[in-house]
Formats: sequence, C-alpha cells, structure tokens
Amino acid sequence: MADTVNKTLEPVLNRRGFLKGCTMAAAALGLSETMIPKLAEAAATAERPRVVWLHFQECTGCTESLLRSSHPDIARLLLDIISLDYHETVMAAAGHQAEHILQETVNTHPFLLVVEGAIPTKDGGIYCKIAGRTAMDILAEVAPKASAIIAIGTCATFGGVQAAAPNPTGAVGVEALVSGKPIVNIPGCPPNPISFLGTILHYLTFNKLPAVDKLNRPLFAYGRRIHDHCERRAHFDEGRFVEQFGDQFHKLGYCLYKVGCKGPETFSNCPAVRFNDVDVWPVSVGHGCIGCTEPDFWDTMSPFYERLPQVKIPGGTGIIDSADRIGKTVLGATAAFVGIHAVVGIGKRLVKGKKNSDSE
Ligand code: FSX
Ligand code: SF4
Ligand code: F3S
Repeated sequence: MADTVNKTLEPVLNRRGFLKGCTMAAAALGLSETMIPKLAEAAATAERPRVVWLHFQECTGCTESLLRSSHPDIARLLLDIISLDYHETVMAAAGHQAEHILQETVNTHPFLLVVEGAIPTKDGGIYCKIAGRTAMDILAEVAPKASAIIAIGTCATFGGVQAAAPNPTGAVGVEALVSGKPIVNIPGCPPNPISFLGTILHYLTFNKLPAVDKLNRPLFAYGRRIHDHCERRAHFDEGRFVEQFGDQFHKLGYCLYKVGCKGPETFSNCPAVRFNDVDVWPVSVGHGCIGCTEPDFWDTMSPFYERLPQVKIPGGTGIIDSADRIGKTVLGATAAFVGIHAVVGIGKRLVKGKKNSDSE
C-alpha cells in the first residue's frame, strides 16, 4: 500500500542519494561519522515500519515542507525507509477505499502513528470531521493501537494557531487526549523535515525513540536554545542591534532582538540544520525567530515585533573598536569579554528559565 503513496512522488533514491540523506540525518542527530554506516544499514535492512498519518486541524504545511521540500532526498529517503500506508494528502486512494486501508492497517499490523494538526474538543469535537467521524473519535480509536506516536508540527503538539486565545474550537495537541503511549513531539510551524527523519532513523537504528526533554521534544533537535547557536549572537553580546527593519544595522546583519526576535526563549536546531537547499533560516534572512517550536507561541511570543521583556541586553560598545588598537587593548579586551558574558549570564537566568534544566 505504500506503493500507492510512492507512485505520486519521484522514484526511490539511488545509493548516493540514500547515503547523502543518512549523512544529513546523522549530523542532525549529533552522531559521529562512524555511525553513518550503521544508520544506513538499519535504514536499508530493518523491516520498514508501517506508518499511519492522520490529518486533523491544520494547514498541511508540515507535510508540504516534508514531502515537497526542495530537497528531494529527504522525502524519498523517508519513503524508502517507512511504509506510508495511510496519508490523506498524498495517497492515491480516496473515500471508502482509503477508510478500508486505514482500518486494515490499524487492526492487523503494528504501526507508528503520526498526527498532524490539532484536535478540536469543543461541542463534541464537531469542528473537524473526516468520513463523518470527529478527529477526537478517530484519534481515540487509532492511538491505543499504535506502537508509538509522533506528533508533527506545533498544532499536533501544542494546539498551534487554532488554540490561540480565545481558542474557539477547544483545539488541543495529542498529549492532552492520549496517555499510556510513547509520544514524541516535533513542534515547529512547520518543523524542519530533518527532525522528523532523524526521529524515524533513530527508531530504526536503535529500536527506540530518541531521548526527549520535558515537553517530549527530541533533545537532538530541541536541546539547544536558538540564541545560543545563532550566527548573530556576537552582535547581541556586543550590544549591536537592529533598531528597525530596513535600517543601516539591519543591512549590516546585527542582532534582531530589539525588533522582536524570540531566539532567547526558543529551543530548536534551526541555526544548525537550516532549511531548503540554500541553507537559510528565519534569522539568516533578516527576520527574528517567532518561537514557533514553543507551546502557545501565538499567545506567549506575541506581539511578534516587540522585544522579549525579560532578557537583559548587554550594553557593550564593542570589545575592540579599531583594528589598529588590537595590540594595545588585548588585556583590556579580555577583561571586557568576561564582563560582558557575566551580564549575559545574568540575562540568561532572567529568561523564563522553565527549560534551562533540559538544555544546560
Ligand atoms: Fe500546524 Fe502543520 Fe503550522 Fe501548518 O500541518 S504546525 S499550521 S505550518 O503545517 O500543523
Ligand atoms: Fe540571534 Fe535573535 Fe539571539 Fe539576536 S536575539 S542573537 S538574532 S537569536
Ligand atoms: Fe520557528 Fe524560530 Fe526556527 S520561528 S523556524 S523556531 S527560527
């Protein structure tokens, strides 16, 4: 049945593309190069896990970014290593045939469940129905039969934009309704495809889901704060900020904190793994992070263009202000460096602090 899905996409990967995909996934997982053959072997020889992919309240951006990304290797590698038995967006089957496939898979085989989209709970869940059944009912039937659950996207993990105040449909993420099953959350609006692929490859290689933080996000992808591995961090530390979009400091690539960047409170691998073939991420193209991997970010991270209130900004004027003075100021510069980082250290503790224990 996976062939039904594969036929709508390009043919399977050649060996080179396969290894390239495994190499990217290994890097994202933080594994050493020596693990690449093991990853590739598991991907090639392990029994392809059956995957049932349910769509609820969402924009399908997660699927779009995964399967129609400009990086075809990721999508094709994924379709090489899993058997995507049910996926409403890309499967050829429709109507009763599609429902039959769903029933057959969940009732006769072990399978991984992927959920994309929030689940509306208000008024008996009537705000999202598929084949005459509510998302709540479908999840209640399918989730207990799954070996494990991957919630993909901020909608399926934390409710997403649908759950933004006043949350008119009572939208929630999977965890609010399902217990007693291993659940991995891969938030992001949409998340980076490599975080999903890395989770699947980890499952195939080590026979278990990856280690997670207290929000059930894989540590390999969400274990570090954006701010701590951002290429503009040196500007932050030096007190060099964009004051408004389009100003001279924006053109110089200064830190976006004052125009609303939420990197100091957001945990994700965006600066490291980046997006698309051109290696970009929001901050690299001049827009602050809006915190899309965090719970309730539509409420807690907005207004998106106002600065976070609890981050102490270093007031430095620069460690070395002239190349000519480098030699003379080395000792002073060292002292200034320590001083500035002490200030930033205080700032870090002032940042909500709710997840510091996970990442530091
Ligand atoms: Fe939600 Fe996925 Fe945002 Fe959209 O489908 S995470 S609205 S990008 O894409 O669920
Ligand atoms: Fe990067 Fe944003 Fe932190 Fe500035 S505030 S260093 S742009 S993450
Ligand atoms: Fe989202 Fe921020 Fe990354 S907005 S895509 S977590 S840079």
